[in-house]
Amino acid sequence: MPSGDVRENPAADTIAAVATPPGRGGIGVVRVSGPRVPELARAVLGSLPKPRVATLARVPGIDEGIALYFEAPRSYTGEPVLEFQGHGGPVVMHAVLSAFLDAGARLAEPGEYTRRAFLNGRLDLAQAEGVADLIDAASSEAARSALRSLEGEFSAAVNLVSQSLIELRALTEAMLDFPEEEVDSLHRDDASARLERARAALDELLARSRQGSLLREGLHVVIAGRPNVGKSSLLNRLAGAERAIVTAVPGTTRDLVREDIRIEGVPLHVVDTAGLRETADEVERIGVERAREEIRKADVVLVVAEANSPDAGAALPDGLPEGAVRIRVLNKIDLGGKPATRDKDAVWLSAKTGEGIELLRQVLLEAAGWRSTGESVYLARQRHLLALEQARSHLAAAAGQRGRWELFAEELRLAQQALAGITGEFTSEDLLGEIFARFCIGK
Ligand SMILES: Nc1nc2c(ncn2[C@@H]2O[C@H](COP(=O)(O)OP(=O)(O)OP(=O)(O)O)[C@@H](O)[C@H]2O)c(=O)[nH]1
Ligand SMILES: [Mg+2]
Repeated sequence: MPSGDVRENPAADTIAAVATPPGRGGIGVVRVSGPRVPELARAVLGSLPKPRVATLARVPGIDEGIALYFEAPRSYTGEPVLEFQGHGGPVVMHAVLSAFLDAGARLAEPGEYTRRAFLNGRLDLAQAEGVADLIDAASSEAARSALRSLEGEFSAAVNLVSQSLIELRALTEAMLDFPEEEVDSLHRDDASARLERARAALDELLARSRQGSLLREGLHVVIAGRPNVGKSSLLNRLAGAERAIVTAVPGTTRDLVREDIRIEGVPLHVVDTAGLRETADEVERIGVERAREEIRKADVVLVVAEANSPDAGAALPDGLPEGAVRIRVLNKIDLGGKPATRDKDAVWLSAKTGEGIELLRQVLLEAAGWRSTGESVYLARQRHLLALEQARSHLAAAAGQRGRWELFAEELRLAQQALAGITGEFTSEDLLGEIFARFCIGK
């Protein structure tokens, strides 16, 4: 193990927790992990079940259920693990847990089982994060991506790039010992080709990771425009339900109306706002103020106008945030004129009939950067994206150092180090604390 590695001997104590969610259920599971598991099993259940054999067991006076024993290292944590499946009521589960605590176990902290799995080398860090992401997945697409991380596909892709950098470093450093011209020019060609391949692989990895991070974070979409153009109708249409009040009276919406929707599994946080205009009405004025604030925070602004009004061709309103994608929506095409269509300037649709809504959905996905190609994406976290971007800029810097081989090798080393942080080869105690604290107890 390299120095600076935090995978030292894990804590020698034995931990216990209820692994199933609180509340009533058909079964509930208490999980115990640590070196004292055999002893605790004998104390609480009267005997230690045979490894990997479902065994009827009793916690005297409390519950009867199935016990499962996993010997180290072939267990989730890599330590001896006992799972007791009992009746899933909160009182029963609490009593079973207490029996193990009384016998000498300590209550597990959030994520402590998975943390031990990591420390014992059962999972790398990206896989451990995949565990939490799979549990938290809010859509089947997100779940599939999380599973890919958990199964190590993301780590393998990261390691592949890392490996190619290690090879290139080794070649470069070997070459430094033979500084003749000829060797140098041979190396130059080979190094260029190898570096370009690594950069391409990293770009691909980053693209897939950005896609995956969309599945996790979603996009903040704000619907804005003058009063009565059909903003609330559009929100209702996208949500597929009557969420916001719609009337023919301009100035109907005053407060923000938020609705979370999904398009192809990509979560969109859509906000309907008060129509933008100068007004003497105090309530509406506050609404307009809130609308402007919300627009400033948007990733995507849908600027709605009526298709048949002079506003349709007007300039976009001021105050749209710099980085946000602006999409002009021309509504009410059912009143005559245009068919549902999209061109480079706008999407033409009818919130009333639903015509053109599908086009808008596609435009939204494109604005989000979603490519529905069916290729696998990685449910990357912000931490992963940062590391990948860091690695990428070091490789770009390396490309500018060809010929100055010491500097070239140093950039490769930095890129490789950034990648190593993803799988947790070099991680600080603080980072681990931060990652595992967000897990649930019992996982
Ligand atoms: N014909 C037609 N009418 C529509 C369409 N969309 C909305 N409307 C009507 O336009 C009026 C205003 O709709 P809303 O959705 O309340 O408009 P809004 O932009 O939210 O209005 P404010 O909240 O007042 O800013 C209502 O009478 C809707 O029925 C459409 O596509 N076609
Ligand atoms: Mg409205």
